[in-house]
Amino acid sequence: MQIETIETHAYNDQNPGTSGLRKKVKVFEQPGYLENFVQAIFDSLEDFSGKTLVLGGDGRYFNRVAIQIIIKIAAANGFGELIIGQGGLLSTPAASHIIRKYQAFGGLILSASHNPGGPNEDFGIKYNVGNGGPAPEKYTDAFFQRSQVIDSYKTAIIEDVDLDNLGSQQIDGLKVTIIDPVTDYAALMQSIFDFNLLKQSISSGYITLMFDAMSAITGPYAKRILVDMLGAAPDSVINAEPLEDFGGHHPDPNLAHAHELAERMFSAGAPTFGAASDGDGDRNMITGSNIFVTPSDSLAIMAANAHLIPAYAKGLSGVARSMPTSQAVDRVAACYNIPCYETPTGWKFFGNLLDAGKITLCGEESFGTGSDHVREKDGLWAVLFWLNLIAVKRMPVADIVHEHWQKFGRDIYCRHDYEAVETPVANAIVDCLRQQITTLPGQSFGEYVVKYADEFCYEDPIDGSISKNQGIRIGFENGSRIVFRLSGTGTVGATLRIYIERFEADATRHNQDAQVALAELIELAEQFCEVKKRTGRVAPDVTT
Ligand code: G16
Repeated sequence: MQIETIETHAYNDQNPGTSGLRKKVKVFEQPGYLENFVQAIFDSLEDFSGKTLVLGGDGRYFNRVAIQIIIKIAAANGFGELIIGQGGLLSTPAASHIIRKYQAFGGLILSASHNPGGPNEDFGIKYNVGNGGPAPEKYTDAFFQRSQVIDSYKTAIIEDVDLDNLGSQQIDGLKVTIIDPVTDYAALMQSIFDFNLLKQSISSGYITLMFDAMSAITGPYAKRILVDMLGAAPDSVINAEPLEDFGGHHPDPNLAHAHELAERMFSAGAPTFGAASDGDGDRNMITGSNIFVTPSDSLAIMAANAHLIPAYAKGLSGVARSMPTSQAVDRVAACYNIPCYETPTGWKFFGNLLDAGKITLCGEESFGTGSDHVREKDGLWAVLFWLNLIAVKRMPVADIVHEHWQKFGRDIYCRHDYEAVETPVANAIVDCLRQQITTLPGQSFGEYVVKYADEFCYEDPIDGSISKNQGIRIGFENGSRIVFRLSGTGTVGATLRIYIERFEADATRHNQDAQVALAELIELAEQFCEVKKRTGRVAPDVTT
């Protein structure tokens, strides 16, 4: 194989965020930008000569171009086999499964998740390690270090690979295998859930459903699993064709962006169950007829009912949630007497706990839930979990949620996002909050007395690694919490996220609107951080 070494100059902005490197496509299109980052990853890894790399993405604009570039760099750096999803497509959870199933050395996943796609929108790349999960911080730190001094990359002089025909081919000693992106993943789902029961529940009409693939990667997965394997009506999967620009929309599964689904679910004659997933298929939004289930509640409900699902019938070893996720799942863990871990935002922090068997289920407020079946959060898995629950319990979504609140109480929860805030303004907000950490404890604000204020620091219980500055928490004597942190996934300015929660034990007060129930805490949050005052904005850009 003929290999060329190309001189390059380092870029100083290749620091991976919460989930890999995400930038505008125009940034990735700069000469050597993608090449540098991929070479920096390979330079930071050891002992992969002759081994297998999995490659695929969510199909967004630049996906195919990037895959051809990466194939050549991977070949030049000595990988022995590349396993690539047909058409360059792999959902993030499917990529995680394929890395594990074929015992690959690792994988590169091309996605900017729920961010919009297109020539003027976002692209992203992340490296997943051999357990199928996102590279932990010690890796991503090394990639960034290397990217800052890189001065050349290696590339193989080979033709572009045909990504569309299934099967293996040898290219100058490199084996390239194009696989169907759905088959292995669908078989995994079949091994976890009760497909026979689901088929019966769907064919009898007890379950009717609508799944919004948001013109992103989950379309082919949902069609195969929900329609072909489980017998749902073909029109129950909407926006099923993956498009490079997601049809001009944000492939972000929330009530604002999945508006077609939301309208249907809150109208007369809504299906029993509605759900959506994001650009790369790892997020999920769960709804029922006239009800939206917050991701935090969804995690708690799944934990409380996991024994009803075949793969989890023996119970859970433990659960975990990211720090800003509501404490609803903690109550389930306490009731079942299993451990509950609190990790920083980012799926990579669950990997060690899952590998060590400390947890079976984990999730985040940011529409992510998953289990030990892969090492990523998994949108369609969550959809099938809920469908399986509805089929076993013979209860509509709203009844399942209310039954849960009745038993455990309700953690009323909301998140306010202020997007594209000028970075110096956002940093000043965080500094101002930091300064209040020592003065707030003991202060009273109406019925709210501050119990503690701190900046979350996580010590990984498995490898002892420490992650500092993971968000500012203000906790009150009555268990309420306000959390502030800056997003690690945005591509323009800074996004301030404010997470607010209050526990309500009284069942007669469970049906309140979250914004109303949390109004006092929302006011307090503004008093502490002054985001509206400092930015001149009157409301958050996104409320979930
Ligand atoms: C990624 C991470 C998640 C995280 C989310 C939001 O999800 O994998 O763990 O919760 O970003 O992070 P932030 O609050 O820093 O923006 P995804 O679906 O975007 O890959």
